[in-house]
Amino acid sequence: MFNVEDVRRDFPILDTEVYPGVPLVYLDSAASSQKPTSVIAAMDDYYIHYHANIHRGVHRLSELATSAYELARQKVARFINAPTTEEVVFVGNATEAFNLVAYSWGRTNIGPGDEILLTEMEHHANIVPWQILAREKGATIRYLPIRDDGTLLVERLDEFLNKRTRLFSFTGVSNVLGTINPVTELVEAAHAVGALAMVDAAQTAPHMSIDVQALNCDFLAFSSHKMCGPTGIGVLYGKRELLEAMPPFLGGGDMIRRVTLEGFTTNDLPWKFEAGTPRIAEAIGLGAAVDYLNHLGIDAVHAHEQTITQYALESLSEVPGLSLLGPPGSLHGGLASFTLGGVHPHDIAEVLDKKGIAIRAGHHCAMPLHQKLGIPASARASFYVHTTFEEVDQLTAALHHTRSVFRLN
Ligand code: C6P
Repeated sequence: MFNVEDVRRDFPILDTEVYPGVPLVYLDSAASSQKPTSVIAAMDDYYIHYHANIHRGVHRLSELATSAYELARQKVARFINAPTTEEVVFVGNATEAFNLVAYSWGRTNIGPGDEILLTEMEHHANIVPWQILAREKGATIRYLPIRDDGTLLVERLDEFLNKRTRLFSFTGVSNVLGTINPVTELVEAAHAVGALAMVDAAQTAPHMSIDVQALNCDFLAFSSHKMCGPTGIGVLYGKRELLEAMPPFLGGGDMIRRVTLEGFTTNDLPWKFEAGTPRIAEAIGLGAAVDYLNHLGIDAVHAHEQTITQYALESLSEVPGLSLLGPPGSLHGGLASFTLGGVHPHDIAEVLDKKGIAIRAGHHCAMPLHQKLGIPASARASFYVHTTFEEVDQLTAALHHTRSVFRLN
């Protein structure tokens, strides 16, 4: 187990005063995590010492940059236990990964009457690309419901999966409820009816170990910026035979083998899906983020978050009028979403901000879920490797203070 005080020293931003004399309490890692020095340094090093375009030049800097970019891919492949680096495509973020699959796989494999199964707890990134596709192709989208405690109604899967289902796409961990879903079971259920399974790992990859071979998922998506890495880069994992059969998503340089005035042939995997000059510095930063999480130990990261989350759920449940969303106990990932009496979550976030506490408020890009819950918005505190019990205490105290500001009885 790592020492949280040591970890905190790795994150220079944690020394920031948000307002004069008010230190930062960063409880918004689910929106975007902070970056350790090693990630910032890896990107600086690239820009200062060996920046060049990759896959093109024969000069030394281009070779160095190409090796670093491809090394980052190897690190990511190992991190999720992908069988080959060809199955690891660098994209802009998790959102782009869903759009890539919807556009490329979806347009060739989805037709009128086909069904795509999602769940009621999905982020818009795992809803809207399928809605665009379904509208265009005359397909139907269905949603596996959730229970009142924020877990999926897995026992009703039979009603929602059938021989028309082409894809079941679902989140590993809900960004609002914190629910940790039974991914292997859901993948198996999809495969049992001949459908593919895509996992939204945006809230999973930063927090717990992923083994795409053990999960046997067909596609998996996540973003670098939530796992200590830079913004601007994400990952699409796809099984090789699927990626090989899929047409390109974007056209241009790097994704081709040969171009004539009449047409083109595509490059090998994974470059077939990486058109144009890629996110070189960002890939190098992501590689350093993977190194950092490996150095802490991803199981230790998860264990720390479980302890902190448990403590937070208990502390927050003692704030009068506060309603927690999502399941209790070990089914809950590293966040706590809640409402507080009739106070609008934006007002809660504003009061907390004055105390230096950064949380997120709103619909968290999960409007259908909030509609289902019958609330317009929620407040969310999210935890990561540097979160301490004292910070959770500060959050709890600030929520008591919020109650008094809004004169809640
Ligand atoms: N959720 C949050 O505050 P992007 O924006 O592409 O990096 O990630 C999209 C995404 C997809 N799935 C899940 C489960 C997510 O949580 C997110 C991003 C952030 O909850 C920003 S809305």
